[in-house]
Amino acid sequence: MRALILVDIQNDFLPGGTLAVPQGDEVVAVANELMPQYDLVVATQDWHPADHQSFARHHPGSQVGDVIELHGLPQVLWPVHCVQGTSGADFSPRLNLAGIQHVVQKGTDREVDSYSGFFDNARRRATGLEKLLRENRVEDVHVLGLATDYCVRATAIDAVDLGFRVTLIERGCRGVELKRGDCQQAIDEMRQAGVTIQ
Ligand code: VGL
Ligand code: ZN
Repeated sequence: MRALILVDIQNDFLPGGTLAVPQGDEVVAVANELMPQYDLVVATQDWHPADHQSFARHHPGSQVGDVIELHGLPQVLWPVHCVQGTSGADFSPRLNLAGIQHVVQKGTDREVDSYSGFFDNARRRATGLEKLLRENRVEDVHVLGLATDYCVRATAIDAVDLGFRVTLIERGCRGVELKRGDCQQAIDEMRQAGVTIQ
């Protein structure tokens, strides 16, 4: 079975959102076009409590883009984004929700971020995505969405580590690019990890 994973296609990551990814809205049409070609379509949803520790505002003296240490892990500080129950956390209104079978939420623990759709960044808790894929006998996982250099990268590499055959649909991804070259580096790292770049 083949699954399509749509990573974080949420308003806060789209133009006008609090953590807008440049041209992030361009991935929506690609997602809608490709959904019918898969046995299973799963969307991940960044879903933070308002006091999430990845938000710069909770670290006085720090700014967005700074990297701090949070419980022993490096943590990039972000603007407030994808707060549970806000419109910024909603999927794009142009995304075909009827084509999505499951939604997997992540980033719900205020103390640890979760870039991957499978595990939090400390790898303490699983989100249930792996179980869902195994229950559906999925062997091939295709990934697109936002952002190339964070959640897409982490999700694709974890999927390889878990033993799935993984393809990145590059035209369906856009990145934050805090530093120039971050997206290209993420793509190189995915390829090196065993992801097929399509
Ligand atoms: C993401 C930064 C913070 C992402 C989520 O979806 O790539 N990036 N939270
Ligand atoms: Zn987040």
